[in-house]
Amino acid sequence: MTSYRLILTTAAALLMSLSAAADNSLAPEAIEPVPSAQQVAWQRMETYAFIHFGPNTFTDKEWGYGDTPASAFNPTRLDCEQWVQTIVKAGMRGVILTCKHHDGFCLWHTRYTDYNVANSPFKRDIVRELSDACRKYGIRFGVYLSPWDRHQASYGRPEYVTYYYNQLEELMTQYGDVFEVWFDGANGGDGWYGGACEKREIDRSTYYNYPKAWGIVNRLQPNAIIFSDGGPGCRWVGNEKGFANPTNWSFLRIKEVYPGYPQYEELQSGHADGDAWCASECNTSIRPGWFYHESEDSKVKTVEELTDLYYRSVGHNGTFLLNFPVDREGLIHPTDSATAVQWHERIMSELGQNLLAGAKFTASDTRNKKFEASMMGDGDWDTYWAPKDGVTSADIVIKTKKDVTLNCIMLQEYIPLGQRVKEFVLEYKTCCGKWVPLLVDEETTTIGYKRIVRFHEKTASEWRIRILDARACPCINNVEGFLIDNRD
Ligand code: FUL
Repeated sequence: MTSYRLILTTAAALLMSLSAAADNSLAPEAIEPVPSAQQVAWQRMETYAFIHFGPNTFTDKEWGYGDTPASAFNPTRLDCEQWVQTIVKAGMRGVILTCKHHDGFCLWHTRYTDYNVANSPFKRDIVRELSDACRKYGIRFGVYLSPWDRHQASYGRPEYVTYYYNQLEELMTQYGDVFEVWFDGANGGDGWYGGACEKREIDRSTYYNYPKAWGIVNRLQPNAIIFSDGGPGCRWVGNEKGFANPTNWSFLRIKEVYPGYPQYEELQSGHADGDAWCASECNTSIRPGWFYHESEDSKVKTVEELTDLYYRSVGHNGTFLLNFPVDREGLIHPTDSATAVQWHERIMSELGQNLLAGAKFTASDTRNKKFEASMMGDGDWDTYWAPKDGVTSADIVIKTKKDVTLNCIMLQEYIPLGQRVKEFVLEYKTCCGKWVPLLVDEETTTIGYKRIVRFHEKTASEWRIRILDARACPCINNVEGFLIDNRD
């Protein structure tokens, strides 16, 4: 080949590769892993409630042994509408009920065991009443069905697994739409087991054949999100305190993680190199215990504590699942409901006034007109700013008409195209025109669906977001600024 021809061929190859990689007239291509439409809808719920209720409520226990007689279950004023009204007033968009906890007692009229609410003095099907109340008030309904069952004689043998699938099938077919199914990692150990009263160990990674259970959910409730330590729909966040780490990837190396995963602390940040989308759900109880104990009436989390958790769950790219231990009357205790409602009002007032609304957004690089910087301030979730392909660091400047005082900035990535940002810095411009980093007490790395960064209060009319590194060109659909209560 002559050198002339060689140059031509190389130039043609270069041009071709450039145009394939960078068609900046189009939207950016998604970068794997990406969420399903159901996972996106689920994450946008942001906060939802958990209800722990069962024989433990009446025996003052956290983990029933499986031998409490059904006659002990006797709420006097149970009212699922009261639960749902509280949950709605607390701004939450769904509720997950412990249809069966580890003690094996079922809150619905199952045909697979007598150990259920029909044989208690209360008799009524609570799963029916709660799912009906959810429909009436327009929130979503979810189920917790404990794999571990300390009541069943067959627990530990293959027959129990069939029993478990049958119950799952009942719950997936008889109560309307289910938004989430909770597969608890707590598993195996001592129990009543039909009177055997012994310890039974199972292999957590194989005994339940989870892929089969998940197949049942997928077949019967295709929109439901499957929760477990390792998803596949969403993952446990690796603690029961209700927070995610500031660095929080919505990815997991999915084949490594299963319910009961021993390295669960990794789940607080996810796996940066994970191959599946599996965002975190941050669960905690409004009281120390999951079940109601009168002795904890004075230990309800405060509005301040819950607000802080909101910033460290939803504001750390997770969802927030807050548990209410229903009391012996069958109601959410007045202290718990008042606190939850005040907490919601507090969040609404702190994040109610976006002080960057109407500001001018500019960026150091813009893909094309459709993806310009103003898209970050237009209030439309489906429009976003993006630079050109290959641009993985960029500056966004936000200019307000007048000085504003801020101590909180909210950032959102357009997650249908994947999670991209790896590191960023927030800055403000001083009156002498110098860019200075805002004082943030945690690392500013990932963003994801939502990142709310609190910092020491500053007054300025120019603010800058410096994206230092990203997996591909960043796609940011929302930026807001606030002056919240609990800093400085
Ligand atoms: C744990 C269970 O052992 C607790 O009792 C509670 O249900 C909590 C939400 O999950 O693994």
